Amino acid sequence: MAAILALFCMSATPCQAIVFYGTSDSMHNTTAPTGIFQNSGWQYEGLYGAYLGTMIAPQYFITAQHFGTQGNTFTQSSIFNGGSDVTYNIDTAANSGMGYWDIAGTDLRIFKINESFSSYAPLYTGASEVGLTLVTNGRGGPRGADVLVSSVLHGWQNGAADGNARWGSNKVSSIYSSALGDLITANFSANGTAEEATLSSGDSGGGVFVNDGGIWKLAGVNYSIDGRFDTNNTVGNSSDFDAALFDRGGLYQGSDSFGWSFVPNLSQDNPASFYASRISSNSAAIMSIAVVPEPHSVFLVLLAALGYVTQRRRITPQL
Ligand SMILES: [Ca+2]
Ligand SMILES: [Ca+2]
Repeated sequence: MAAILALFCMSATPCQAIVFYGTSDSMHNTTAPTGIFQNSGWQYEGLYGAYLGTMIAPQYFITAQHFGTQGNTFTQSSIFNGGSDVTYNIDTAANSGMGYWDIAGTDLRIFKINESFSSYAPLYTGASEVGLTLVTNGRGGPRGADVLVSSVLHGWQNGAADGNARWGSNKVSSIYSSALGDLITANFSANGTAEEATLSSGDSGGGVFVNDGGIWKLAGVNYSIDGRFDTNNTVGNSSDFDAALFDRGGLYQGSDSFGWSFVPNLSQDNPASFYASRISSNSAAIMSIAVVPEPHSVFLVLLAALGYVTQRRRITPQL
């Protein structure tokens, strides 16, 4: 059932927010993380139109495809870099005039800038995401109205996207193979991580980072959420909604167009999940576009200047 629901989610709810289990405060986690979440990826995020993207190489950032192009700039605002806003210009002539590269069979899209970033995220290229703590970043809405089942709180409806960037945490629960490639999933748990969060409309494109032995690496790009939900399976009465649910039990999931499935209300919670396009499955394709200099690049460039090396080497993807 989870797979079907997830498939439905892919087709019908391309995630259009960070919602916290622990608080309704819309200003929660709108500044750089500290403590155990310090340097967990926030510093690599930037504004791309109404959404986020992540810097992955000196001249490249990655984001989602499904919200379309969002103008010709990428801004590393002061909230991310701790200094002042820096706006970069996208190379609209890149990729033979396309202006971007799509990773085939996924929701991932890469843009090139004309200038250079001063820092960029390391990519997670391993296969052991499941069980790792993650941090996700997005510009969706905060909590909306309570979702009650027989007067018991099961979660919150999605609030309107406010455009504020937030970060939250969760734990990778599985890798889901979808029509749009591998997706990292994380469920919205009542007893979850310290900053347990899920997504809502507007969070798409933001980076998902995992803690790989103490170093936070980009492992995903926010894509989607489970949904929609309803208290009834009556078509056409406009009662359906998107929500962050730590328990879907007692509600219908689906849509008026594709039908509704009732989720039994059991004693154990049945949390909804969010989905992020998986970086590791696509790291070779990503690195074939977004060339990252090797650690020795300065030395190689120096050698080239001296005539010893005529071409810069390309990095070999580490799978
Ligand atoms: Ca969780
Ligand atoms: Ca309905």
